[in-house]
Order: sequence, then C-alpha cells, then structure tokens
Amino acid sequence: MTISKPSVYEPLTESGAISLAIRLGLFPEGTPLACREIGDGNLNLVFHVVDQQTRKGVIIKQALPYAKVVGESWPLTLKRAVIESNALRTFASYVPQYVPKVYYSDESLAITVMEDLSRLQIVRKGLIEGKVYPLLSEHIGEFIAKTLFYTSDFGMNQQQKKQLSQSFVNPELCKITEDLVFTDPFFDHETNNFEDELRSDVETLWADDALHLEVAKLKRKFLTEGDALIHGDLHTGSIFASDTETKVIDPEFAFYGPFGFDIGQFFANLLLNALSRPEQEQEPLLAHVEKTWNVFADVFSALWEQHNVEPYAKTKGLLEEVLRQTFVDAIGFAGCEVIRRTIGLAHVADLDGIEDKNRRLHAKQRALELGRRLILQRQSLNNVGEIRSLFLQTFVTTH
Ligand code: SR1
Ligand code: MG
Repeated sequence: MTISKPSVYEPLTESGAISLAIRLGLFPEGTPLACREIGDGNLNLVFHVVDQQTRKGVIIKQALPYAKVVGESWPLTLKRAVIESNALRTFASYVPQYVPKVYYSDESLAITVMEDLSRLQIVRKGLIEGKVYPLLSEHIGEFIAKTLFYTSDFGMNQQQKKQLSQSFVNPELCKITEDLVFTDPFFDHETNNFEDELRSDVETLWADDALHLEVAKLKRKFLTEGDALIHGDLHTGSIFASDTETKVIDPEFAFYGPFGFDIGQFFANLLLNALSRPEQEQEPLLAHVEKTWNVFADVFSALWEQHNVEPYAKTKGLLEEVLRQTFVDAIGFAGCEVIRRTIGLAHVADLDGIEDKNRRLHAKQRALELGRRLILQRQSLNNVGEIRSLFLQTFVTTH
C-alpha cells in the first residue's frame, strides 16, 4: 500500500519514527512504543519500532539524500526508496518466503515500512562469528533463480518486461556500482582505501592491461545487458538468516541487469568470509558457493522447461548457453567485487576486522590474487567445483 497523504521530506528522528508508526495506524494510539535507529549500512536510516508489551515491531527504513558512508558531500537520490519497495514487492510475488513483507511506502518521505526481522541475524555478522547457516545457499540459489527467471524475457510477457524495466531505471545507484566495483579499484582513484603495505600489490593491479581489458568487458555487460530484475547489491550484509530462514533485504540498487551479477556478488562475499577464516573452517563457505550455483541452475532449468514463454525455448543448446554465460559472468563479477571490497570504498568487516595485522594483510593479498584470477580465468573454469581449486591455489601462491 502506498500512502497518498502528501508529506514533506525530512530525516526522521527516533521519536518522529514512533509518531509516524502511530499516524500510519501500525499500532493503536497509546501503545507503549520504543524506537532505536539501528542502521549500520552505508546509506540509510533504519528505525526499529517495538511495542514494549507484546514485543511486536516494525522496521521503518528511510533513505537519506546523501550517502551516509561518505557524508553530505555525496548527494544521492531519494528515489531509491521507491525502487527498493517496488523491488521487494516484485520479488514477493515470486518468492514471498525470502523477502520481508512491505506494509507501507511513502515516496515523498522516502520510507519503506516493513516486517521486523530482528528474530534473524545479518549473515555477514553471523559468518564472522563462525556461523554456517545450513540452508543459506539453498535459499539464495532459489531466490536468485526465481527472481531472474520470472522477470526475464523467458519467464514473463516480453512486452510487460519492457514496461517493468522502465520502472526500475536506477541511474544514480548503478553509477555507484559502475564506479566503485568496476572502475575506481583498478585505477589510482581517490575513493580507494588500503593499507600502505598493500601498495605494491595494488600498483601491480593498476598496471595490468590484461586485467583492465577483462574488467572493461564485465563493466560493459553491467552497463548494457538488461536480462532481468536483479537485486544489484546482494552481499552478505543484504541478507538476514537463521538456521531455518533466509530473507533478502535492501534492493535499492535493483535494476534490469545481467543474469550473473547477483550470483557473482553473493559468491564474492562468501569467498571474502572464507579468506578471513582459519584454513580448517573455510570449507562451509566453499560448499555454499557450490550449492548456490547448483540450486540456481536446477531451479532455473526446471522453470525454463515448464514456464518458458520464448518460442526458441526448446531449441537444443539455448538453456545450456544461457547457463554457461551466466556462470562465466558471475565468476568475473565476483572477482571485481572481491577486489573492490579489499582496496576500494566500502570494505567488509570480514577482512578489516582481522585484528592480527600480518594475518589481515595476508588475507587481503590473497583476496587481490583471488579476484584477479576469477576475472582472468573465468572462461576456463568448467564447473563450480573449480572455484574451490582456484581459491585453494591462491593460498599456495601468496603464502
Ligand atoms: C556509497 S555506497 C557504498 C556501497 O554500499 C552499498 O551497500 C553498495 O555496495 C555500495 O557500493
Ligand atoms: Mg545496502
């Protein structure tokens, strides 16, 4: 539901969020409400409003007119709140079990009011604590397969797909990814951020023409290929989970993009966590990478067989070609994301949180080597099991 009452944008405070929750009729007048701003991401305010008697709560997420991670010097469109609530609603029509319910949205206030997921934990935090989330890859593989298939030219009316893609034109948020994931880390750019001890490794990347060519090809895909409605920022900080449940949040970067992008970002963030762990604890992350791909490919293939609307669907070899290209692209996108999270803007706590300096620097050197190989060797990997071999090789070469 979208609230029609006109309102003027201003950033909410905790007491303002409580008043808004009452005004929206989310709680009866007189409910003893408490509120905390709990946003720990890079961009938005997130208010947790809770009935102190029943412990029932809601989340009010509000976009700020600038990137919180940098400050007011980096203005950012409020329209991303509409993109986010519309993407959550679109995803809910295919995989309601994997997204929070959206109760209200208000474009002028740039807010989305949604289900309280505080029973779950942000996956990045849990993985850093050593948790494994046994169903994570099964759930994310299914989430990606269904959202991609049903919003693509294979799974929906092809005229309607063009209409839908127009409502997800998201140039400012795409530009962030174009710059921060695909460009800045590969040049001496002011947004980069890395320890002095990594400088020679980083300068080697900056001077690598073969790498530049491959990243440029991947960036071109991101700029031009509108396969399906993608989440656009599917890292482990955009996922809540428990041992039994998984919820994908924060699709403010959603747009019509390449099939392989969400898979690649998810792979990258699993691999970054694996790099942060002692060797004997890395296996569950590598198993998650494999299972995500296998579940994705199985679910996508089953949907293709049963629900494909494209007259060429049954053409021998087409599904295999789409899956192969998606796999190769996902590996390349993963490589760019691994490098960006190591030396670019918006690092990950998995690596930055390693207290021992030598161990941290070694993990980061290994991340750079892993990212480089994922990008350069993506065409030669035959199956998802080979990502594991490539990951293990970087241990030998950077030790
Ligand atoms: C300026 S925004 C930095 C990063 O935060 C988001 O989560 C995206 O990953 C973006 O690249
Ligand atoms: Mg986010």
